[in-house]
Amino acid sequence: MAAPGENLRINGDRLWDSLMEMARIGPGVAGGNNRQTLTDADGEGRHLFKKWCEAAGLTLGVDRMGTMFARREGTDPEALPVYVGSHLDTQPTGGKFDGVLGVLGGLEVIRSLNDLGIRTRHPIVVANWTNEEGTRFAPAMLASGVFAGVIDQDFAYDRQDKDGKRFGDELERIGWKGDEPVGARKMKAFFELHIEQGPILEAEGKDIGVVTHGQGLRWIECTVTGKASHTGSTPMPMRRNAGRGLAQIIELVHEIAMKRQPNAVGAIGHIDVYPNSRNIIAEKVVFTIDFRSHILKTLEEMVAELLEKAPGLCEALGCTFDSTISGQFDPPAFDEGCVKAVRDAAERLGYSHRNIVSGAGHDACWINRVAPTAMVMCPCVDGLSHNEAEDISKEWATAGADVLFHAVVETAEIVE
Ligand code: HGY
Ligand code: MN
Ligand code: MN
Repeated sequence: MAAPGENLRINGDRLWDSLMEMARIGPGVAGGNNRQTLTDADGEGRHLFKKWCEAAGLTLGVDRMGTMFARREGTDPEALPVYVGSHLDTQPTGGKFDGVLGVLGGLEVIRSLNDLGIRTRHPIVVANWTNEEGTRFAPAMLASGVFAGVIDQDFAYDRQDKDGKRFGDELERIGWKGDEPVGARKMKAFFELHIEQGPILEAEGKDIGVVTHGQGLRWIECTVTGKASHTGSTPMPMRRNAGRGLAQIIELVHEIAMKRQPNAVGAIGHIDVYPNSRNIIAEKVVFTIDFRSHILKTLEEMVAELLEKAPGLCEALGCTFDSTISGQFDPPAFDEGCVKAVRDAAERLGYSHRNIVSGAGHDACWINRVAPTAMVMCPCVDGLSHNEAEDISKEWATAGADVLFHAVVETAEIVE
């Protein structure tokens, strides 16, 4: 298989311009993005991506979860395509690059192949996976999870946002419910370019992260139930304050993760208080614990310790504790052949690189179950992400897309 020559590079200015143009859709309030899945802004971003794909000569398919697949033909139409991509949906206070770099980096690979007149034996497909973030509709990586056969499509359609809107209805409303069966597409390989969302690459002065593994995740949705009563006239000993249960469990989650350093993280980022009135003691608190580790045994121990201790803490406060797993995947190990293609590409192109474990979850974590998969990471400023101040340099974006270009084109086999 002919590896691309080291002189083959993408057009970093064009990639950067596309990133900045997409960033204008669904702006946040502090310079980032709020382009949450299946909102009108998501629909607008999808239309812009579709326009760009058509201008690059790609044919677009959409599956029943709304995932977009833009295909560049190979010389052998029977050959399994090489897929590349990520997600265009963002957090409510998201950055301009999380996910978007992987989708538009994939499009830039196509644009560069067109510029250079390069043909490949395998087709190449650029994907925009629906609802990677899982912030409006839990769990995260929803469409790629259905594609990989680990999440049921009807379950996904019934997921509701905080206003009670259904995923399936919102997908129809924005006009992006496709007719392709989800998961019918077969892949030779899948490559995802993504910002690191952590501090390691920047701190070590590395251009590229060669992602060998990812952390596993457990989202535990918890409900602590006490009793609503007057914050003024209810004597302290008579109170059943669900808010105190939350406070103690926040500390418990932190303690469970801290005693397993450096292989564990834990936090609670989503909290709903009911009835959420200034002068009513919290009757019920619903919140989601996010535990992660790249060691499955550690992850399972964290969940077990939480479920062992939390009910007793709440009972002592006169409250009850209930929980359900609302999202999960085990730590993925990416395909060694694809990981090698990424590492060799960084080497060939002269980019500094290091092996890295992905702290965040990605669509690649699920697609890794149905196709040989690997990820390319680039640094981000101060390791910050899921914050509107998320930032990268054009040089970092270009290096990541160059490596993606080589890994994808080598796997798709250049036809001389
Ligand atoms: O939660 C995650 O790791 C991803 O950003 N959705
Ligand atoms: Mn992402
Ligand atoms: Mn994200």
